[in-house]
Amino acid sequence: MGYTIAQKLIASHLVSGEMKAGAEIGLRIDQTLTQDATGTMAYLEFEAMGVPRVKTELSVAYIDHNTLQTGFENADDHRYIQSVCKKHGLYFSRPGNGICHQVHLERFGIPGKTLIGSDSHTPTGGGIGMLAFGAGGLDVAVAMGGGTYYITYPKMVRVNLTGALKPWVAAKDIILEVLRRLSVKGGVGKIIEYGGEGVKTLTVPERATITNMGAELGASTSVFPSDDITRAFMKAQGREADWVELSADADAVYDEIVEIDLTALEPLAACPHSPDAVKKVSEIGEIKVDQCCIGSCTNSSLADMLKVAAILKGRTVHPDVSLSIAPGSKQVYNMLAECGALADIIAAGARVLECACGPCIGMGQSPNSHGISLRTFNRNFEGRSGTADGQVYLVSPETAAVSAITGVFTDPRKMGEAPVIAMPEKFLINDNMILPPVSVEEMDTVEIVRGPNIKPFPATAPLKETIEADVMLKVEDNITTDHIMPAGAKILPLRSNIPAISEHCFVRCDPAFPGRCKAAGSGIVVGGANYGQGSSREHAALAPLYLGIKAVIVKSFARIHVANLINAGILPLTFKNEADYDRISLGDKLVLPHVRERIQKGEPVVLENISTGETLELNADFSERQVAMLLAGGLLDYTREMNK
Ligand code: MIC
Ligand code: SF4
Repeated sequence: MGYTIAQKLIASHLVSGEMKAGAEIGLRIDQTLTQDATGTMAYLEFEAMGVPRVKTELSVAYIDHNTLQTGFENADDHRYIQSVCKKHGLYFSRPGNGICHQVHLERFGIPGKTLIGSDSHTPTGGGIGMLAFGAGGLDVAVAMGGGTYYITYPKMVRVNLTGALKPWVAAKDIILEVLRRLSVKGGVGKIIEYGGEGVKTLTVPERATITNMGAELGASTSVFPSDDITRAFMKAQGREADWVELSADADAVYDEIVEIDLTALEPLAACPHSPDAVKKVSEIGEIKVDQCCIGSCTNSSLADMLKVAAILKGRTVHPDVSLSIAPGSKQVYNMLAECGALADIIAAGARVLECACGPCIGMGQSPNSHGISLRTFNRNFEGRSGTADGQVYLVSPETAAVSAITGVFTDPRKMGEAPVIAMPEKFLINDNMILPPVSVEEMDTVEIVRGPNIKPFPATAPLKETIEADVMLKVEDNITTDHIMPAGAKILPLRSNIPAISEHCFVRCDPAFPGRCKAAGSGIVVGGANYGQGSSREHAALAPLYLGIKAVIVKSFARIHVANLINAGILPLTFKNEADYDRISLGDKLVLPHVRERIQKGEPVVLENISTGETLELNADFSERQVAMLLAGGLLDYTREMNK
């Protein structure tokens, strides 16, 4: 039996475990990346491990999230990360150099290699045939130290692309179509692999848009073949020597096959407040638009920006619309300037932002009250834009640019002839904003710079024999990490200060949550299906840990978040019978008797609801390694015990 692309990449990096669905496997990691919002914590964890130099082939730290610098906090964190990189053997991508995923694809990604990043959109690398995963900061720290990365062996899904996109229909519309069909839960436990004749019609940046937003499916990752188109891209980046060919075997077996005829697609939009609430733009109607934001790691490539510039050329942004544009990288920005496209963007009245995440993570450009915002980003969770009642639609750059001109939601096909953009034969290469580390001999001369906002990792403790605690919060299905630990300009600066950031934990669901937890000293959170979807931020586990949360009991978990809970030593449990969700209420007194022993023996956990007198069963399906971590009190304690 032949292999899928993902299976080939797994097989060539397999350290432990069996390649069968549901089993835990360990992978050797070739490359890592971090961004600054998760990076400070990841490097504090790396330092705590005491490894002098990173052991990966390549590790890069990017500064792209917290670039607003409304106080000293972010700038201090940037200095800290820069000094860690210099000393411990990492490359440092300076603020202004671009969004991690865009820059990594341009300058560092290599087909056939494994990559983990402390950001959920790390699968962008799958656009050039990397096996790339989003992970918690602790997992990235372990990989930097040469440790193995563990995942559950996923099911294989093949998305078969046929035909070719019609004018004005974009790669964004392809991934929106996949989201429409599979939903934000549809990819959990799966790798989404793209194949078929249609693949040959897609450039690398188009493929990267698709693998990027595969994160919104809940998928482990997404991957494209590495072919002549990949080779041409690598060559244009001056890196042809790094190219290898990768394709699925003709007799590869998939668990699921999805057929998409590219010719039949039309412009789509994800409506508020979920990336899978997808409708045809033509169906939505010409509603008034207040804001359009173009950029983010999903849609900020040179080709995207050139298309936008061609649409804006000679026109003016509608008087009632604010249009912001953030090129994805310095390379993109510089090339836009050189070819004159930037002048067209400026002349039209766009507000040009620095090459960073910006509005995507609520760092500025929050829409007006109840404002309708068309964004080329990947997430439109409620409140993420910074405006609680903002109505965010996710669209292609074409739809956003055209609507910014007309002032109403507009199907771009109404605009006449579509711009045709050819990929450059050579990108402008200037890596002067990427700082290399010093040599091993010089590393002792580098001092680590620590600002006053950097506080230590919260205290952990071994799992108790019995957990007795009250329900501190009960939430519904599809709770995102933006609900658990919101981001945005006010809260992001606190990412290296867990005590301070904990004050904002779950406040979007219940402002009294942090205070209630502190008063109780310990607690349990109850939730629905797909709990913890979205971002990889381990702060969504570390803040609850700091607030004394001992267990999270839900219908089902999202992949990265459940790993982060285990890493933090918080017990993640699921209802044996989903209907039992209704048998627990806020404030109930719960007991999990002999939970330590039961977990150790691999037995289901019993829950006694003292408030109702009922007893129910919970699943505790953990690997041996996960059990050991939970008993020890999380990954840091586990690693310390292993090194004793
Ligand atoms: C996001 O898009 O939500 C982020 C901000 O990039 C996060 C990481 C973070 O919370 O720092 C992600 O996607 O992992
Ligand atoms: Fe940055 Fe937004 Fe991409 Fe997250 S999704 S990495 S915030 S651009």
